[in-house]
Amino acid sequence: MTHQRSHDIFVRAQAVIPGGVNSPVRAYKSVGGEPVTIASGSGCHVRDVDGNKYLDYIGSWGPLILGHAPKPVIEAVCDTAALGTSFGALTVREADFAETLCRLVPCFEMVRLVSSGTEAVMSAIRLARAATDRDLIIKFDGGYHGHSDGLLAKAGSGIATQGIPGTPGVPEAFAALTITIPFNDLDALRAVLKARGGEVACLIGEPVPANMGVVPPADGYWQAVRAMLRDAGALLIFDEVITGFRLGLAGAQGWLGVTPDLCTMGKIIGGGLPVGAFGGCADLMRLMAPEGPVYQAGTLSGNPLAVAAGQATLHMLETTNPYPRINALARRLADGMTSAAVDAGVPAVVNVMGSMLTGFFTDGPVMNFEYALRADTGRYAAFFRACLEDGVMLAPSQFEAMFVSAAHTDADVEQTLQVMRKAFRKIAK
Ligand code: KE4
Repeated sequence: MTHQRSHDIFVRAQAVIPGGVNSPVRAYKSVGGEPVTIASGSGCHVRDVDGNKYLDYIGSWGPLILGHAPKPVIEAVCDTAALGTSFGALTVREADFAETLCRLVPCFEMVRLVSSGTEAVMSAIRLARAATDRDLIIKFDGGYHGHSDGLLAKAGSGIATQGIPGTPGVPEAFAALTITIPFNDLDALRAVLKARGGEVACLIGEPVPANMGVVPPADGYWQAVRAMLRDAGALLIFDEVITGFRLGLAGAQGWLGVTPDLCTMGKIIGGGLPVGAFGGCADLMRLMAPEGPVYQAGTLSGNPLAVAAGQATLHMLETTNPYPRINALARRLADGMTSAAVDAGVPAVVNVMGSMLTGFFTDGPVMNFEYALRADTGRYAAFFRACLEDGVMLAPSQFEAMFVSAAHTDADVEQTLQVMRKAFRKIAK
């Protein structure tokens, strides 16, 4: 594969965009080499500007569960754009879309649309603090919920102590309001609630974490968390920006049978256009301005094009029900990766939930971020590059997920496994 045009564009971009990208992970820093510049996508494939074709398992980091450029979504966006791109006023589409979301998402009695997952999370946290009149939030080590200040805190010295800034620019005072604990560890949560339960507004978590790589919750974990928070008078926020409509029409809350107080969404509900949402029971949501005192706003919230793409996506998911097939494809991919690693003598464990999966280059189970950090990221980088050169595009980070879309076929998975078998042999040397 040649990458001359990608290189030339990346050089230009780096002169005017920090790192040459508009989101850090796209720069390939953790896998080395230069990022390829994408020219187009169709179904489960993308093409770069040098004409190279790849089987795509990034799927725009989750939104493209139907694959690239599904016809009904493109038609809905084009038809809507012809009527105007934005009005800053109520449109019928927003009411239609909100009704769809409230019909399908178990915890949604009401919902507010925003333009990103970060905005949805930031707003839900503010609502939880207002509703409980408490300031502390709890999140998991390795959990990612967008880049609002309080969510960029990392673990402080002890379990029940406040967080510390995870990046320059976050004041210590902000980070101090966030406590991080290990996922899948009820004792850690019990210790925090025992020490500071009366100050905790909410716990926010990905019900199935995918930002430490995919890590399944232990059986009964979320049911126990739900009960412990209720006893402490704290709210449970499921961050379903990834799992929403990924693990089924009812998301992870349907998959797990646990209903949170609030839930945030993004990615799939925008069908590749910028949409975020947060919602929950009406009593909580009616606290949001203009009905209530909790302020939140957005120029392009409920944007007609983005809502049209989201509505068309959810309609396709409801009417075609791709889940059994793509979940089976993901399982087949996971099993094939596992046996290829064993055959090559490369330590690897593959976690899969629904149509998302992560191959960790480590042995032993990966049940939280501490375990995930044992992965050999250098080996993952070599595996990523070997697959890329043979036309399979994985996430350029060990701590992300692979996504199977409704556009992937059995033949695509078989082709992927052929490439991966060769890549595992290559990195085993
Ligand atoms: P956005 O602001 O990027 O739309 O959403 C933030 C967010 C919130 N919650 C969860 C569980 C998320 O995964 C995300 C964003 N995910 C990352 C990668 N997993 C987006 C990719 C990127 O940052 O470029």
